[in-house]
Amino acid sequence: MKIRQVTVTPVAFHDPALLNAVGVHEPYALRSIIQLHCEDGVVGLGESYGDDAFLALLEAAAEAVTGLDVFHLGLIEQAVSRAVGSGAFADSHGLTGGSSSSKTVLSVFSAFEVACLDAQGKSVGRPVADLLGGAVRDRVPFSAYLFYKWAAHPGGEEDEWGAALDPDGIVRQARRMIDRYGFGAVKLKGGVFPPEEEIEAIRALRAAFPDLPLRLDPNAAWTVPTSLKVAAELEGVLEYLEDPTAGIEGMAEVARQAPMPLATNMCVVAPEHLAPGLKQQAIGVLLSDHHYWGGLRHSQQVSALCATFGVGLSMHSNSHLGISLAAMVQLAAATQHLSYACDTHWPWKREDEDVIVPGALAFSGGAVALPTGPGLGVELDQDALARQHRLYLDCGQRRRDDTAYMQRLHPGYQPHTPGW
Ligand code: GKR
Ligand code: MG
Repeated sequence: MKIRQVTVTPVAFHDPALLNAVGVHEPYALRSIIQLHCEDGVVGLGESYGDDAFLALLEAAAEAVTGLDVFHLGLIEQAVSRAVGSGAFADSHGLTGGSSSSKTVLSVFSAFEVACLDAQGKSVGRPVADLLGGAVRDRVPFSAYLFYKWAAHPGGEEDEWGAALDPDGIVRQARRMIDRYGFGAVKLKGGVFPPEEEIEAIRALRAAFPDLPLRLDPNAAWTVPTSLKVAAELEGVLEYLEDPTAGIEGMAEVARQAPMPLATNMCVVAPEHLAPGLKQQAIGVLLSDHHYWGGLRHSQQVSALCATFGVGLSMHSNSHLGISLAAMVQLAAATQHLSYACDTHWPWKREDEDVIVPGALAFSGGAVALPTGPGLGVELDQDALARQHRLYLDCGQRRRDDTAYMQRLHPGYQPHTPGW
């Protein structure tokens, strides 16, 4: 089934003022929506990053895959690789680790691979999970993803979550998120305040939710000695500590003494990191992410490696819409080795903003049920796509740069990586 035409549509949606180690989220999150218009009238859907440099790569790849068969994923990957060349796309926030040409090719390919799998599934009448070996679970558990945050973007209206700048604010946010979505695990995005304050927030969460697994992710804002100190203080409290410090060597040094497993979506983020990361035993948990690991099939290969080498598996997230959530759910449902509840930024998105027809994906008891329809199980809402594209055109933002935005608001601000 040949690809007749590819459409790449940049979209924007409102994003709250979420704080992290390198600044603050800008008022809009940007994404790209990929439509593969195939023979037989089937349309395959994909979603990925919306930064302008990434959009240019998607456009180049779109031309290269036109005319190819959605079942020939190897040839499509080769075509994407040729179109992308040896350049490396680097996101401006750096929170998914370094950039490389292999990671760039895999990131661009991922958007097309997911869309091809959606088209394949729609054409044979089976969910994508079936194309990945079949679901081993029909509900995918997610964690509550807490952020320190401002009540509003400067000059904007207060959002429904309000401010969270201390342990009480974080516990309030967690309660609200858990009441609404039923999450059974909690992650706090750290690297914002000095580690002692973030330890206090974790202790407050432990007191408020004695039975829930907790995680802390400072995005490599700490030195090795600070990481070891925090790890010792939170012994028996965290199920894992995520990216306390930078690089495979630093993480390995912390891992040798930390009482809990270390997780990463920063130091092992491309194929070339797997051998050194595993050899140096730098990580106990990999947060995989199909958006940069080369799509759903390559992510399954990475998960098999993790299983072989005794490394746990969780899933990383960035601000995303429903096509990405559907892909995450299909992949997680078909991944035997998934050992932890997955991350998602979903609660931070307004319910009235998306590009898919509502109803196919719903959270209950902290999990999303595998959609029943063919392919990804979601349908594109063309009016909603046009609305979010209009917002993209009007908002003027063309990439995500948390540091530049923070520096516009607070000129002396410096990222905290590594800050403490
Ligand atoms: O959204 O600010 C954020 C996160 O910090 C994100 O960009 C990270 O990539 O969620 C991610 C993480 O777990 O490091
Ligand atoms: Mg992380």
